[in-house]
Amino acid sequence: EGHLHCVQRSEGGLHCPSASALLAEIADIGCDRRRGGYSRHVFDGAERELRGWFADHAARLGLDTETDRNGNVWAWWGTPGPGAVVTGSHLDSVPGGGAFDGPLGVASALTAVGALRARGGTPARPLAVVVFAEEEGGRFGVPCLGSRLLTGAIDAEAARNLRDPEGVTFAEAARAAGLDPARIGPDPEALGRIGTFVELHVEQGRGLIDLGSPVAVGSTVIAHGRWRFTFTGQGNHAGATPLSDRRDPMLPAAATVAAVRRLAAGVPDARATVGRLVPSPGGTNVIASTVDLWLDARVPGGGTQALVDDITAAARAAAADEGCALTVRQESCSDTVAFDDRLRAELGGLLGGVPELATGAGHDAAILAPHVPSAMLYVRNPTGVSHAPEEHAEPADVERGAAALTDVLEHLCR
Ligand code: HGY
Ligand code: MN
Ligand code: MN
Ligand code: MN
Repeated sequence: EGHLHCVQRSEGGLHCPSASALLAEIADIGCDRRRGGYSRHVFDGAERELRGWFADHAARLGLDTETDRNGNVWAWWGTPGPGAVVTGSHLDSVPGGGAFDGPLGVASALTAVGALRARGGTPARPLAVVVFAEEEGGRFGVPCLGSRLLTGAIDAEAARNLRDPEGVTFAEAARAAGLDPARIGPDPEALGRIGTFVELHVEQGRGLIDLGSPVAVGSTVIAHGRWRFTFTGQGNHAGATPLSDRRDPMLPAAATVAAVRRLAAGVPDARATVGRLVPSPGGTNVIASTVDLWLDARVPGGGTQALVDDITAAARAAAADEGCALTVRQESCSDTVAFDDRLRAELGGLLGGVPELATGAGHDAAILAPHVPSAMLYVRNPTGVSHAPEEHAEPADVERGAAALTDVLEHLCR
């Protein structure tokens, strides 16, 4: 389409990698041999390797890279300053996640900067590529942790004390990654520099397949939240304990999983999921003493809390039937977000009238949207599957997305 198709040129020439080539470079980092897919969590080995990969390409593109107080990485073209055009996404994954959720946005941003440099000239505004930390919440349980900290959408002390499954706090992990835990928290200076934020992301669903378009502009992100249900009974011996003597927390947990689907099915377009359920101590011949269950609930139009209240009532009834205790704690929440109208129309027009797409998936752009004009671009995923190894984007669509982002950045940097 007349866009500059970048090839891998370096050795003193222009560094202009294609997004597909960039993704191929990291294809082996954080492979989850047991589950398939990728497991890349904030500050773990794979994610640190990806940070190094990003910094290397940023340097070859002539960008100056810095890691902020919360572990987000910023690569600047020009002096960091107000009115900056910022693009980027994340490099962490869900457990067993796909290759594109996050990295596609980062790779496309690097490709777009390379293409802009190849077109010559210097942006009239500071331009940055950002990699947000812990977007999936795969280690510390809160999604978009890095962008929530940046914007003050999470209490700094609560964030410092978040624990991963091994009991390591975010503060300890941040210190081990070279950050000062005391500085974790809102970053008004970094936030204040952002004039416009644009995130490119692989589509997580089938919209673009049905629309027959390789690229779309994001319209809304539905509200979503996470709740932790802890059922407590009495641990005991699987063989020596008659059924009548049991207080087995696995029973109310199982009833709650069934109630989630039954109750959500009665709410239009609701999505409610139990993807993580952890009995403790977890022995085959041991009646569990506790069971932790995490609920991810998302209801378009504001009905999320009502659905969670119904699920909680069902869980309490099931716990009482089995003589178990129950605590329920909300671990994260996000309101429905509509991206900036003017920006949506501007980008849609710039890209030749590509369709708009609402999504049930959360993104850092949705955390930034209440603070700065934000937009999203989606790239077609022919499987429609995400958060699983089947997640995919065809190379031709990957390059179409990167070319669209290049045009958007060139337009915004004028
Ligand atoms: O969970 C989400 O919606 C996103 O993929 N983090
Ligand atoms: Mn995701
Ligand atoms: Mn994502
Ligand atoms: Mn024994």
